[in-house]
Amino acid sequence: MAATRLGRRIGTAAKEELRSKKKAWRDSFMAAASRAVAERIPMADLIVHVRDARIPLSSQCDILANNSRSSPKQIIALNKMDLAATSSLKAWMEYFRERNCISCGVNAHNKDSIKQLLSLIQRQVSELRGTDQCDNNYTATVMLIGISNVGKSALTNALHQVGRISAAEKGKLKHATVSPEPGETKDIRSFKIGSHPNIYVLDTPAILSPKVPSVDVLSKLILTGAIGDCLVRRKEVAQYFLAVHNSSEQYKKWAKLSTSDNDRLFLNGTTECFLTSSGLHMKQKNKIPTDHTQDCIVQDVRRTLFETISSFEGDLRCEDEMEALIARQFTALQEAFRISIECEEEAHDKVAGKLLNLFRTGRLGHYILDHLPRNIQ
Ligand SMILES: Nc1nc2c(ncn2[C@@H]2O[C@H](COP(=O)(O)OP(=O)(O)OP(=O)(O)O)[C@@H](O)[C@H]2O)c(=O)[nH]1
Ligand SMILES: [Mg+2]
Repeated sequence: MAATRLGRRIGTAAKEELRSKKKAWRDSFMAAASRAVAERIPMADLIVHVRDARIPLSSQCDILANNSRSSPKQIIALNKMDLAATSSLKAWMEYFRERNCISCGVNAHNKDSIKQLLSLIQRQVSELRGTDQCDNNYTATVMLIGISNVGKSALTNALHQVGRISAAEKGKLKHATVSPEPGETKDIRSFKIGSHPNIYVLDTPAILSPKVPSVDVLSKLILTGAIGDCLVRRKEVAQYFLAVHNSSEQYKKWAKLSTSDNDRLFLNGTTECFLTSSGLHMKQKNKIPTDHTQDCIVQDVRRTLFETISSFEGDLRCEDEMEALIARQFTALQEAFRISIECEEEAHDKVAGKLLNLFRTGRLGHYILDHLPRNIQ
């Protein structure tokens, strides 16, 4: 498949870059942070192993495998479920259930979803408490661990907020810093999420294995943003995204956005006219970028993706033809993103950055990049 080949290309480039930096990688704060987190694991009552729902296996953190004997009970939280394809996510939950793992899909930005995770944590704590049920001073520590950018800090904040409100706790809320850049959290911090029993969550720094992951895993970590774009050129990452997108059915949802070129007239810089079966429609375009302009851009990008794929006559199973479509899409997307830079390399880099941002914030469809192991598909 072309998507696999493009993925491997960026994975291989990233692996080379990492090999050349291996010493720096090992000595980086990640290594120190991993040691600090590993030391705390046996002291926790419960571990919430946060993963990215788009890559349920590739985002697993192998520190637990290395500590399995001394590890406390574990919940696998597939966060960012709002970005993942719902039907595939169900199959993944079934996969974990069959392996006797406690798992749940979660969206850190959704209160109901956080309430469900909180009650799952409370049930597990209650089971751990066993005969201590009447002890009012019982305190449980829940450690959120995971690789970078999976949403540990966002979950911590949401659990802290929801947990304190439901426990009617007063006082100032604390905040863990959340950022789209990986590697934001540098220290372990504790946040209260419940009373009677007292439950604290520990937000922790990201853990990446000192062993460089496989090429396939690396490419998915880069595409989802778990590893920064600094290891490979953004254009190559965006080409990989387009190959994944073009091989999926996502674009079909955007058919209704399409208008043929003949029906679309541009009167001047501020007014756009559409001729449809029900007459002429005029739409004012703002010159100053606003949220509305952002929405128009997203719609134009979706329409461009739909039109380029549906009008393409080549065979997308053939890698060269997929690459030809992607090259065509880069040119068409330049207009959709309103990029008027002359230098092609610079313009394509801008297109790539904007396209990846839309994908990573869920505005270009829902995906799960990992494939279920064959025997249970
Ligand atoms: N769409 C979506 N975005 C999320 C979700 N959870 C977190 N994010 C976003 O993902 C990015 C990373 O979130 P963080 O909470 O900083 O991730 P982290 O695991 O703490 O990252 P490090 O501290 O770097 O290890 C931020 O831009 C969040 O807004 C979610 O459930 N859905
Ligand atoms: Mg963090």
